[in-house]
Amino acid sequence: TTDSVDSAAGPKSLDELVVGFAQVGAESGWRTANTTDIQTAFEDAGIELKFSDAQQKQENQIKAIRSYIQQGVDVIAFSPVVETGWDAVLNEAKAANIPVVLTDRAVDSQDDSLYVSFLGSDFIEEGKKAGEWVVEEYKDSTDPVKIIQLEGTTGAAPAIDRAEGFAEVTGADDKFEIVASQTGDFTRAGGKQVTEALLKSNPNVDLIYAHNDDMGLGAIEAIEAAGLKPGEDIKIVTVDAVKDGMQALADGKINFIVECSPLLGKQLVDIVKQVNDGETPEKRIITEETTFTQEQAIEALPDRQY
Ligand code: GYE
Repeated sequence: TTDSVDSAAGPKSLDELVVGFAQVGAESGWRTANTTDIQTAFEDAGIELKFSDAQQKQENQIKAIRSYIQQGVDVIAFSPVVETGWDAVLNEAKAANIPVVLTDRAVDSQDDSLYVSFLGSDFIEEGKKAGEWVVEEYKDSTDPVKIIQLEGTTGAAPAIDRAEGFAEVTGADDKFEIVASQTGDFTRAGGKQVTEALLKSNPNVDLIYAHNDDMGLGAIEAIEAAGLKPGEDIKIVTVDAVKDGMQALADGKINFIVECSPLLGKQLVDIVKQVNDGETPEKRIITEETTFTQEQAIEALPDRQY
């Protein structure tokens, strides 16, 4: 019968495979680099990729995942906008026997059978690296160091974890005071708006810690509009290391960047191939990344891909 043929079918050829990818949005330079890298990797591998952009809204992402389930794709990959609220739709994918890969961001589900692999950065580690630079930079200062934190999207894994890692390291010394902490939604406009408002209530701030480059770039605009010098009057530390961020670091307007790599496409293709071959991919694949000072940014910029 056709049934027995189906169950004995084994791996599909790559040009028969269909993968559905539910992206967060296009909120930052990181995100657009991530989208391009994933689309290019699937094109190069000759695997069909269905792509949807959730415009930073969880309900859109859930809709996209449901539609991939309905279309019977072979693998679903997605970068969850926020950590919570995924169990229902992930159980639907499981019931339909469609493996799910988390790329870039985590879900907080207790049941880790709901996804086959989680590929992405260690965001707590990134927050710690930002904090370690701050501790070193102010090691000789006995005065309080007043910090504004520009948070990523509320409830998103990188916003939660980058705050946690930073607080853990800087919290060991009372002189570091986070005087204000607000979300700028990982966008340049958000970073600018929040900084504008917070500078009015906190004119004596020493440093801005932004959870991504784009919000740091928005902060630069707000600082300059207030007649101050970013990188000097107010220091800036960010995460990502996209080209615009690296340029601002090279120009001395940002002081330090913790790298977060958006180049996850090839590794995602590998996971899809493993799943297709009936292999079990590693449950957690952590991206390797570095940090950049001004000198290192100047050196790295000419070869930077994104
Ligand atoms: O840092 C930020 C983007 O999830 C790691 O999302 C990603 C973050 C990245 O909007 O720029």
